[in-house]
Amino acid sequence: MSKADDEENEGLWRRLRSGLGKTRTQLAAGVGNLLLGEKEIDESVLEELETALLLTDVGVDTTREIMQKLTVRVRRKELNNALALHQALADLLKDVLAPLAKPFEVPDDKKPFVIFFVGVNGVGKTTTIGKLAKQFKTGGLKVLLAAGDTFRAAAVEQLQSWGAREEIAVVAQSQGSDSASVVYDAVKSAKARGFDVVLVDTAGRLQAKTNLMEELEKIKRVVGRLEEGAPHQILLVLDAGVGQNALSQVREFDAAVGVTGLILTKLDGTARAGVIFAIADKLKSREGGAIPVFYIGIGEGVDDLKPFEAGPFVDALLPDGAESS
Ligand SMILES: Nc1nc2c(ncn2[C@@H]2O[C@H](COP(=O)(O)OP(=O)(O)OP(=O)(O)O)[C@@H](O)[C@H]2O)c(=O)[nH]1
Ligand SMILES: [Mg+2]
Repeated sequence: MSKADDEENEGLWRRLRSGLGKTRTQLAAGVGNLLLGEKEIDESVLEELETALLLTDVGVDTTREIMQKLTVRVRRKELNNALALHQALADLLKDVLAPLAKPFEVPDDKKPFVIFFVGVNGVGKTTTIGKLAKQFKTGGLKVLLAAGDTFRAAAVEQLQSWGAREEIAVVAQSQGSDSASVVYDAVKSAKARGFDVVLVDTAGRLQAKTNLMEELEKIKRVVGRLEEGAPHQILLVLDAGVGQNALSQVREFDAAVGVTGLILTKLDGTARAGVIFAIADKLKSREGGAIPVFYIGIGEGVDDLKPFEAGPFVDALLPDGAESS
């Protein structure tokens, strides 16, 4: 690896670590003193750890599972020092998340590759589209944005301003127009003009929740008729700050339109990043397998979107000795 690569990786790592700072501080309150090795590893230490995990929204079931595994090993005297416990915890957490990590790919034999961004209002759909559009463009893809959120005032302008900033084309109609027809136009024009990828923004809120799901189904149907296999990805955007509520959002959107991937945003603004473990745990038993978490959002800036990887994520989440005092 070149020096420039090293420096870039170093920068990404620092941003991830700083983005997860709030959750790490929360964990450090409980886990930190374990790492200093001042305490013997006993039941009370494990209780502190359990509380710390719950406070970051890992969730009751997932926490219980992790704690059971650790307790067995502590009783067997396999984890008799702080370092061993820390390592065992990190390994367990990585095991929980590993099935979720999968690189996002835009195959070159599907053109245009149509990606829907869905999710309740305010989670970061439009912002994520802006960030990803830039990454795809930098990677050499010809990107088109579709302003499918025709409900909320200013939604169209918000997407257009991302387009203008990153010099990326946007297909839009005025607020109040039919969302499915905007998206239809966009995909049609992408086919005609040789675009590689279409990023489709959708509304997070309509008058009623059933309307939202029906509308998404309709857009999906219309696009599928125009381009076989489209949409190729339906990415559900989740705000990590809502904690356990994220689980019901996954359930509802998946039942209505079939979610093919997740994006977890605002990890930087919350101490509840542990919810990703609860998501992983719940998805284990999903028919059709776990839904990958393709990206994580760690800030509002255009470069604050990272592919999700289990190892670095857990390492960035766990406090080191320096933070525990
Ligand atoms: N701190 C932080 N803020 C974020 C992140 N992602 C998005 N935001 C902010 O969250 C707010 C809402 O983002 P939008 O992209 O407008 O959300 P949306 O899902 O499109 O919302 P609706 O269009 O109302 O459904 C904006 O202020 C974004 O800057 C993130 O990863 N970190
Ligand atoms: Mg939006």
